[in-house]
Amino acid sequence: MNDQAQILDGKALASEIREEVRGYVERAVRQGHRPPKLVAILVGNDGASETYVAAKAQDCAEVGFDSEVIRLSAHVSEQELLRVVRSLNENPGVDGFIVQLPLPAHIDEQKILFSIDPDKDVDGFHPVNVGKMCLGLSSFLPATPAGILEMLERTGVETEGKHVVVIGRSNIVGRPMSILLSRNARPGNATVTLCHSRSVHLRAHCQSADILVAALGRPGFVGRDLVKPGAVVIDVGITRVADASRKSGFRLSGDVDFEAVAPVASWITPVPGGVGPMTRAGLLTNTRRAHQMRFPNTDLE
Ligand code: L34
Repeated sequence: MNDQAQILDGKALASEIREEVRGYVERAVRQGHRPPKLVAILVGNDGASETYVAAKAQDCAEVGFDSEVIRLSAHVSEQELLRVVRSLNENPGVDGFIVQLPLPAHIDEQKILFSIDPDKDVDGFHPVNVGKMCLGLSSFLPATPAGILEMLERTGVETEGKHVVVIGRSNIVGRPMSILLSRNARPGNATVTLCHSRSVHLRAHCQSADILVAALGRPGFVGRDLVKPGAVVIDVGITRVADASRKSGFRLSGDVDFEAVAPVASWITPVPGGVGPMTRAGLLTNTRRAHQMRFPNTDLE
């Protein structure tokens, strides 16, 4: 059917979005407002988290946001982390902030996320925002699923009436992705199947997907045999796999076997350069929104 899938170029689309956000910042500043400010709390020194947070700070610089990374030791107490969250909740100079996950095992992730002011929760992880999302009300959407929606919309991939299969039911990707694509909205209006580790007939479900979203965190899990010819394949996986031939000692691997799947898919996201940059763009969009909530008259022109 297809000789080779077209690439869903997250890197290029994210750069387009940053350009738009930069325009917003310029207008806001021209209207006399301070620029948006995003803060990231980074606990410990997980290599991947360091990379993602550094990239987020770089994005902020590029679009003209103020940003700050608050680094805390891997041994920080839950109490202390809660204190930092509360001070950011109360700081009117901060529009939004995130607590980069994962957190060390001794910290109750739920307790931390629930303590964030929902109006500053630019990750969209607080139950108030999750609840609003489920009800179809406007809210901060979790960045990865929001980035994927944006990517589908900007590329003109139709979701209405399509069968979407999501593999993985995490709170930050799979579950919200399934909810967003089933909403009565555009993009949305899809028939969604959410598969996970206990799914029977996972192969058959995947094989009937018009749009397949792989978000389980197992390198190369989706091979050619799971993909219907002409399907759209979204790869959310990004695992560091040891590779002695690289200077870093690792390479990034998605959940999709790209070489095997690209010849049968109609569209496919690469890793890196697919969903990752769109996740970061989703965060910028949410932060812009938080700023706009604070300065409601901005951006009228
Ligand atoms: N609180 N924790 C919170 N919010 C999030 O939205 C995240 N996530 C996930 C992990 N923990 C989080 C991210 O930011 C994953 N994630 C993320 C962010 C950026 C990228 C990937 C995942 C990214 O920029 N990926 C690049 C490659 C980066 C590299 O070289 O490793 C890409 O092109 O895919």
